[in-house]
Amino acid sequence: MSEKDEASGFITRRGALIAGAAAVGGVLLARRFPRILPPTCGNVLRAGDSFTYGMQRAILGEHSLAKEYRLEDLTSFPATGTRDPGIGKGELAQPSEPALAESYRRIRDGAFADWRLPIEGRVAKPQAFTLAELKQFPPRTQITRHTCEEGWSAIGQWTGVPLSAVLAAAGVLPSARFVLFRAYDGWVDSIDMVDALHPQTILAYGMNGRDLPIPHGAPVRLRVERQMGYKSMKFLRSITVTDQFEDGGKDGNIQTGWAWYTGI
Ligand SMILES: Nc1nc2c(c(=O)[nH]1)N[C@H]1C(S)=C(S)[C@@H](COP(=O)(O)O)O[C@H]1N2
Ligand SMILES: [Mo]
Repeated sequence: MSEKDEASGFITRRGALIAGAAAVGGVLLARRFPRILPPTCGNVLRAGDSFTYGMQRAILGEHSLAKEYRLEDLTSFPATGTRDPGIGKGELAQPSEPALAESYRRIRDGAFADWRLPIEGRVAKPQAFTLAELKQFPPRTQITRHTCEEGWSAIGQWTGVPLSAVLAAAGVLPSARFVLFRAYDGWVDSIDMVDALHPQTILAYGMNGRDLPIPHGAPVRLRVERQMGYKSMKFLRSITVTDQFEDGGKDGNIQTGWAWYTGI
């Protein structure tokens, strides 16, 4: 073994020890202060989460609203990331998982009549909603600013059903702690119950007064207004209520290097 290898081996072992200690400490701290520490606390790759989560949760109330704008404030709104899961994933249009892409093409070509949104996990009444059923809930419309990690922001008007209403209909169990979302382009992400029950967290099927366009996530996308734009998942495929933190494995944000919690 060369000197260099030994050095990097040492750093790796030492790094692993520090990361391990931080992880254990973090988990204990997060259990003790669940309102101000995120479930990722202690994960060295997600150190930023604790800062934004703690700041927001300590300074703002749980239900403080993100600023809402007027119709005159609407701006042009680019569609970024995946624009059509039936064609490909992300800016480079890498192929989505073939089976997912195929099922998205099928429901998209049928004008989303066959789209269903299953809600399962820690709920008393697991069920699947059609688009028409979601539209029967009392709607909420909000004009908000979307902030992308790439450095642009845009103001759009969103109409949809508050996630809290859909969760209530499914009978969320007291053990619920997170809500996990999956999309037709393979994205997996979660939010905690404070964000899930927040009045501005909606399942949006309308944008700027029209049906949600395909590049913006049709038929239904999430809007999570107190976090960065990438938490607002497009092309929703399923919702799972969990009692454990789940980061989505190889498809989750940590693998792509993005923070789980990004308060704005
Ligand atoms: N399923 C899915 N959701 C997604 C993305 C994506 O690529 N796939 N991109 C995210 C990012 S980084 C941003 S900025 C917004 C973009 O939304 P828009 O296309 O309506 O502007 O969607 C977010 N939600
Ligand atoms: Mo983004």
